[in-house]
Amino acid sequence: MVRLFYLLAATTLLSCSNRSASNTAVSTTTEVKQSIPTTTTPVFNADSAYCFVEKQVQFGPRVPNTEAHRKCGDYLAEKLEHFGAKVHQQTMTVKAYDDTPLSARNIIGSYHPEAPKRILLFAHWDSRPYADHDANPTKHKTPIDGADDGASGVGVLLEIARHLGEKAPEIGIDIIFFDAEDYGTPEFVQEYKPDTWCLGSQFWAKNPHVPNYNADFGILLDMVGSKGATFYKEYTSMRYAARYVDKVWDTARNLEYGKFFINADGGAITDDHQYVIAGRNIPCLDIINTNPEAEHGFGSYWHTVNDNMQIIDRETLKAVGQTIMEVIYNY
Ligand code: AHN
Ligand code: ZN
Repeated sequence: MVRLFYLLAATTLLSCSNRSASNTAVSTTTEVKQSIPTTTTPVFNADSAYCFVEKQVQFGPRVPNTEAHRKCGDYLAEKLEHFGAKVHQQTMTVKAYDDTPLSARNIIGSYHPEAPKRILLFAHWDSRPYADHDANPTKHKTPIDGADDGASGVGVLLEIARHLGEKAPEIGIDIIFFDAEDYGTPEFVQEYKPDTWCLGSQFWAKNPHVPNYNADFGILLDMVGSKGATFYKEYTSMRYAARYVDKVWDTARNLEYGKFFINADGGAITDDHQYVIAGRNIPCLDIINTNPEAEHGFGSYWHTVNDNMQIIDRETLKAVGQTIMEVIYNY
């Protein structure tokens, strides 16, 4: 009997990598606190989100112009399709800070594409080609796993897409995985060039997948999976989308996730939301892990080789995922 129990436990633990290629959510036991959402809101499964993060990382660094990037892009489009979204892939060639042409694609999944009332959810799916903030200078040109910086936001959104496929709210939802966010000018290059980050969202803001695309508001998820993450009310988000920031932060506090969603202002961050705000005039907010104590303002793993699966925590994924679900299913 004892032997059998262990066998089952082992099978369950292994199921993350083995079953993530299939389409079922993985339900393993977890210490994650299951808060009680309103009856209309499905329960966000942190184990499932964790598997979606891990699966992306297993392709290798998702750096544009690499095979890992292509394969992961195919996987993401396939998952959205399987979860019942209408999928649009926007391919483009964008120019990096050093003039390298990057083959990039924005991957878009829409629910109720005809609904006029819409919410836009987005994250970047590429990972940075340089660990240029690593303590070890020999690592500065090493591509990063980007388990948090990239994969976490996408993983949370895939878990949300899984629920939308089962029972989408009446309103329209668009999920956009932007490419080439994290190819900005590295620390070891001196010349200044404007707008080298967020190349995929810059392209989309000028060429939306639907002419005159609009949404009531947008939520960007960037670095939403690390242990002990703290989300402050980012400056540009407050300037253009204060009422939605307050809605999200109030919702988090009501779900008892106030230790992640700090009720205090943060600094301005260059990120995909800025281009969506400026280009499409959509009020957007950025949920991003920042650390006011750090010199660069982010977690200690940021743009280092330590941004790997070891820093990913289901509790953080749950706090962010359940909060977003609560907002979109009750909007
Ligand atoms: C800058 O580094 C200028 N902005 C942060 C945007 C970012 C990079 N988010 C993830 N990686
Ligand atoms: Zn980054």
